Amino acid sequence: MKKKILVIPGDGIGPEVTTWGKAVLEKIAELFGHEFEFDEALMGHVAIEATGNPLPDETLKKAKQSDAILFGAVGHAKYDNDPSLKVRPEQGLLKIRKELGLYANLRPILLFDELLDASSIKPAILKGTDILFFRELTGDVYFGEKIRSEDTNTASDLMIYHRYEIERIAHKAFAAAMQRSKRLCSVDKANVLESSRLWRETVQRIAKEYPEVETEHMFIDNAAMQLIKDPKRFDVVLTANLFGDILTDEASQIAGSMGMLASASIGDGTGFFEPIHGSAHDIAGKDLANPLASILSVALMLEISFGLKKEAQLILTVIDQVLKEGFRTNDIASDATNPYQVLGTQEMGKLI
Ligand code: GGG
Repeated sequence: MKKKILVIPGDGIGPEVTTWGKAVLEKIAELFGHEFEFDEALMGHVAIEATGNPLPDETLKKAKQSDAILFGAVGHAKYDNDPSLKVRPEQGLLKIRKELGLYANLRPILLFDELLDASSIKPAILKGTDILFFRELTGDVYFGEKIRSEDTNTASDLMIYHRYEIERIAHKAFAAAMQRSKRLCSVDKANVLESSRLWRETVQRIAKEYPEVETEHMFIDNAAMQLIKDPKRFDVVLTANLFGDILTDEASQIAGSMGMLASASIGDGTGFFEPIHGSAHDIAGKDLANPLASILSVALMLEISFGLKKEAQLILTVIDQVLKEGFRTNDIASDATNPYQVLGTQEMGKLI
């Protein structure tokens, strides 16, 4: 198979982790006789520094011409400490999602048995957790109008959803539920928010097209609690942009670390694959980042964009094996008294 893959390393630990995602793709190409052609482009803080634009036209052009995109992370301390800055790294990520029509962000919460002790929650209730989140990506407060009053003392972000945005991601989530355990939980805040009432009524209507799927509706506050109390009650979770962002960071603690969670953003065109973690500039350049989320994102790319299931499965098997042999990065080595061999980013990448 011949494919063009664009690598966008981004900021902070992005370049460190995507190096290993790319290396695994090269290894897969060698082992299975595929031809992956790579190109690289800028986005985020590094792009602002180089061009003044968090998503340069050249990056967007290359993205549209590629078969899949491997992305790292965006963000920089400079912007976190100065909210008045108008041009920000995250704008690049939001814009590329919109431009490529990437409306569904799939975030699997997969707990490797070997990492039960790394989780923040009681091991017994976690074993076997396997949740697939569908986070909507092109609507919500992320894209609604943002207003600051002239005296700067009042601010608002419009939480906005259009029916078609809910319909298209709902179909993707129901289709996935049909392939899994036929259970879907839609998360909203319909007791308070009008956009959530539209969300719920749309999902209820679409659910009728999938009568075999057992559909449940849950308020976000309850879902946040149930995720910790009884994670296995969830299989496919369908939710809005902001709720999905927050819930999946919470869910990362079930999987042991943010450094273990991969994601796939899909729509009608080129797929976009990235760890759910951000740029983590506090550990950038220190060889501390966990490359496994980037490597797991590559597994999602192989399966979802290229239909290469065997290749994707090999990556999961290898990660499982390496964890079984007792190798860990710092974030998943539960405590100082553990028997693990703690590796840096480079060593873990090479080992995989
Ligand atoms: N790899 C994910 C990443 O870079 N996240 C940084 C970020 O600001 N993302 C915005 C969002 O996904 O809500």
